[in-house]
Amino acid sequence: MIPATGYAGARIAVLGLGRSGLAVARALRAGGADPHCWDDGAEARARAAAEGLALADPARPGGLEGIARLIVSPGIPHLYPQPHPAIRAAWAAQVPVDNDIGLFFATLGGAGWADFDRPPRVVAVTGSNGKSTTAALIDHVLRSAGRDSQLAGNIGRGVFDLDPPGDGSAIVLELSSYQIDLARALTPDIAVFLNLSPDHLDRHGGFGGYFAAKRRLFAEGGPDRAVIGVDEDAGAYLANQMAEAAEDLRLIRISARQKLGGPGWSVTVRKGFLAETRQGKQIASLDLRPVPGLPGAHNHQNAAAAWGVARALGLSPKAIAAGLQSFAGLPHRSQPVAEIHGVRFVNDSKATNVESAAQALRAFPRIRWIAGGLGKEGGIAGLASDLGGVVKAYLIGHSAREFALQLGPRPHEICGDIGTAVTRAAAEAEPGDTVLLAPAAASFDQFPDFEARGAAFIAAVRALTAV
Ligand code: UMA
Repeated sequence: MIPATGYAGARIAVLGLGRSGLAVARALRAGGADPHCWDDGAEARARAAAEGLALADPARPGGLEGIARLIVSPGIPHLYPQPHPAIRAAWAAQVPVDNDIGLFFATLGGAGWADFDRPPRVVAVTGSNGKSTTAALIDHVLRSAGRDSQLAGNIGRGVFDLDPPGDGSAIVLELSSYQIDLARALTPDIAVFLNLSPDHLDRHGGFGGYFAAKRRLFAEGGPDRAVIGVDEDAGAYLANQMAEAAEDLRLIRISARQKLGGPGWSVTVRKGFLAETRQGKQIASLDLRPVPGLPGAHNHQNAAAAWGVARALGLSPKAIAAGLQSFAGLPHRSQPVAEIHGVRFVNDSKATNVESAAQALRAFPRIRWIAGGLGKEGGIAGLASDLGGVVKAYLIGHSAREFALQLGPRPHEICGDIGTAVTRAAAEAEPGDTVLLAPAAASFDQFPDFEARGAAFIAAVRALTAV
């Protein structure tokens, strides 16, 4: 744990006691502050009380008296669609509102951090898709090159749960729009923007608000170096704003579609070949096609971003190539599960919406596609142009019939549950086929979360070989 500094003796309200909230409360206590904690859920309050943390509802009348800061968890709405009552109360009482990320960067800028010979470098990764994979990949590449690196943020570990970083080490953070939007300090050394597609729009008052939230990572303080995906207008705009001139080497532009000309620094992937270019010359290249943990164009963009960050941190192309090669991928994201009689089984249970399912569908030829669950608005209509590689669909869950109607004459079968779908797909598959779970739907109709759905897929695949 990293103690939160700068608030010794001060009373700080902590709202939300999940992973990030509990970590922040413990860190504040370790830094000498007096955290007053609250959660709208009784169980979370009981867990905090069991650790000896003081409970006090900041939204009750007078609940913010003597409070120096209100620290809010990312899952709690701070403006849209409605601010939480405690946040409205903080505005009225003129108590500054912050979150764990803001407090973390403030701690990093504090007095105790001046003693490093080589201060820890913080890399922050954001974007709509691929940020978990990219952050994990950067961390993996750094570690495999012998660097000291730690990973936290939206990937499931609160930032204050990190170990105190050592001299010359790296901290890699995956940051969501929720986390960036509310942070009062945002000073990463390297910031990565991957891509932008509509998500969480209710929490940001629309698409413009969502982009504005992500942009704060580059606008507040400003990173020393920015790695930006320029394949969409939002990224191209941001890259243009960050660079003073075309040859500005503080910016690394990345693309998984186009060759980027000019005198600047870029990392591009075309037809599976990664190329790094600086001052008009290609200085390194790598064939990504045989890299097992990073299949598909979406992963190639993630690889380009990780390459840019690792180069900015001084790694050699050879060391980065070795790291990419040994990356196993993240569970439930294009995760190779098995190959049985020439048929690949791939778990992309994280593909809970049309955009992420499209990326998985574009990554493989000859797909036996397991889809369905609790479909989103529009079902799979948005996937019409991505179904070219699908040999047959095996439909599960609540949306199976709706998806079947949308598939029309394309071969499909309603299987109901994941076990039946795996058995049917495996029975019909031929060598060279990929049985792909990419549901394009939430899991909550049949599972507690996408992780449990992925685990059920893996168990069903394993059962195929257990006689
Ligand atoms: N709560 C209230 N009042 C409310 C709403 C929630 O008291 O009105 C309480 C809940 O009872 C619960 C706590 O707040 O006890 C939960 O807080 P949280 O939802 O912020 O969850 P944490 O466990 O702190 O996890 C958060 C991130 N969660 C969200 O952003 C929703 C985690 O990202 C992150 O890994 C973790 O901090 C550590 O940094 C998860 C996520 O779903 C993976 N992220 C979204 C996404 O990826 O799409 C953005």
